[in-house]
Formats: sequence, C-alpha cells, structure tokens
Amino acid sequence: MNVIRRRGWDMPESRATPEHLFFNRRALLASLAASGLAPNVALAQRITDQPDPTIDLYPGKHNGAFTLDRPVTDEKINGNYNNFYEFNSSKNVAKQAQALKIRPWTIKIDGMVEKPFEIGIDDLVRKVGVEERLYRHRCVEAWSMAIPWSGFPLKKLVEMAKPLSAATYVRMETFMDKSVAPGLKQAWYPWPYVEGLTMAEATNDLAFLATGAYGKPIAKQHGAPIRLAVPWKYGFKSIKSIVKFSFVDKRPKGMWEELQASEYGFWANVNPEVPHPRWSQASEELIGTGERRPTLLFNGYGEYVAGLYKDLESKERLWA
Ligand SMILES: Nc1nc2c(c(=O)[nH]1)N[C@H]1C(S)=C(S)[C@@H](COP(=O)(O)O)O[C@H]1N2
Ligand SMILES: [Mo]
Repeated sequence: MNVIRRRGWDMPESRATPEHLFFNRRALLASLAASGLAPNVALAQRITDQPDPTIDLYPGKHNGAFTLDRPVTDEKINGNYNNFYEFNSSKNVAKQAQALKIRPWTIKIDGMVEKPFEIGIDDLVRKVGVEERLYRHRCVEAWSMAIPWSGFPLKKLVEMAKPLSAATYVRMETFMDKSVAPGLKQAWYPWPYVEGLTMAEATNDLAFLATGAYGKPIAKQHGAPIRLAVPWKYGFKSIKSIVKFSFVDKRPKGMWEELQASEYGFWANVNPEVPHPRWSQASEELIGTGERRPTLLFNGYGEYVAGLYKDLESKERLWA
C-alpha cells in the first residue's frame, strides 16, 4: 500500500516477490519482538477502558457455513501484523492503536434513507446480535490470514437503515481523531479512510461487520469497535473503525483509490490473473507459517459472489 515513500519492496515486478516476502518476514519478526510488550498494553487498556458492555454476546453462535482451507492464523501473530494507517504505516501498529477510544462510539446512518439516525455501538450490537464466522483475508500486498470473526451481516444494518430505492452504493467512513491517531496528521493521505460497496455487494450474505474476533470483542488494531470484512476483495476494502454509513447514488471513491487509482480501484476483487502494477497476485504468503499458496479467484468465495459481476466485461474490471 506504500505509494508515497519508497521501500525495499517498491521495485520492478521481476524482483518484487522475493523482496516483498523478505520485507514481510522482517516486519513480522520485528512485530513479534515488540509484542513482548503486549502484557503492558493489555494492562494499560484495562485501566483506561470501560469493560465492553456487550462482552456476554461473544463469540456468538458459530455459523458453520463458512469453512477454511487452512488453519486459523495464530491470534498473537494476527494481532501484531496489521495495516492501520491512521496510526502508522508499518505492520507494527498494535501498541499505538491502543490509544483509540472505543466508547462512547456513535455510528451515523445518513444519505438516501427514510430517516437519518445515529446509534451507539452497544445498542446496535444488542439489537442485531452476533455470530461467529471463519473467513480468509487476502491483502493486496500478497499475504493472507484466516480469522474467526464475530459480528453480523452488513445486510442487517442496511435493512435497519431503510435506504430509498434510488440509493445504489453504501459509503463507509473511519473515525478522524488526530489527537489519538498520529497518521491522520500526515496530510499526503486524503483522510478520512473511505470505502464503498454497491448495494448488491453490501446485501450479499458474505459482507460482514466484525465487532469481535478470536471469541471476544475485536481488538483495537483490527478496527474496533466495528470493521468491515469482505473476504472476496483485497484487504484494503475491509475498512476499520467505522463511524458512518451513507447511502448514495454515486460510486464512492475510497482513500486508496483517491491516492492511486491505477493500483487500488473500486472493485478490488481478488483475481490471481491480474497482477498489481508492481507485483504478481498469483500467490500469497500465509502469514505466520512461511507457506506460499496459489491465490484463488474471489479468494475462493466465487460461489457467493461471482454472480454479482456477470455484467462486468473484462477480468481487469473485476479487479479494478
Ligand atoms: N481505517 C482503515 N481501515 C483499514 C486499513 C487502514 O489502514 N485503515 N487497512 C486495510 C488493509 S490494507 C488491510 S490488509 C486490513 C488489515 O486488517 P488487519 O490489520 O486486521 O489484518 O485492514 C484494512 N482496513
Ligand atoms: Mo491490505
């Protein structure tokens, strides 16, 4: 995702894969070394945060419809290898992300709806309930994880919002508090983080709002208290720490698309046949295992979502 400052892996495609792997391993080792600090972080969190008022709901009923072809990624590895640019642009962001204040957390529903409203995260979660699903996650940087999310289908929030029939897209937006998230002071990013889906995508069964992971309320570095999980798309579409859902009739422009449209388009459907302009998408590294596997079209979720894209003529458009 690093399009501004050049890194070791920002290089001709012929060399991108090995260097890219090297970068990931190094970042992972650094993250794990830093995770020795985790008990202190957890302690600080316990002192400053109220206990989650919906903790009794987790993990929720397990929904067995979504099976994995690989083991769940170790919680500690997943929780110490994150993308959360609001805090910093390295993978080692978990500690800084603990500064995020997740209560009170108010979500705005606006735009083309019967009546705009706001709802607190705890009221929302109590109202809709949570279930547990195992999902794969494929980052555009060619690495992947497997996560036990808890949460609810985005479709339930759409139903609650009562969009007008003219609304064709959902636009989502991340919090903007510079006092806790220093990355927001980096003016070269077009903050806030924004992502969007078509209404058909948003009401598809797979589109999920995660409020928990690994059997408990979701950790801050994963986008507490509520983040999107759209596992058939590259990871950047899965926007974290959402504060607003707007129902609109124009295609929303995501933050990454705003920054570099040729690399991070609206669709961002996982497609191993269409390389990123700077590296191949044919395979992925399963973070924490050293294993590399071929990447599957729609990240293996074609049975749920392929029908949504029948009318897009080319493979490129599936991706971009
Ligand atoms: N608000 C926000 N959402 C975000 C990001 C981000 O930087 N900010 N990074 C995205 C990217 S590129 C990925 S791969 C996933 C990473 O989620 P994880 O850290 O829980 O694995 O979050 C996505 N959502
Ligand atoms: Mo990503």
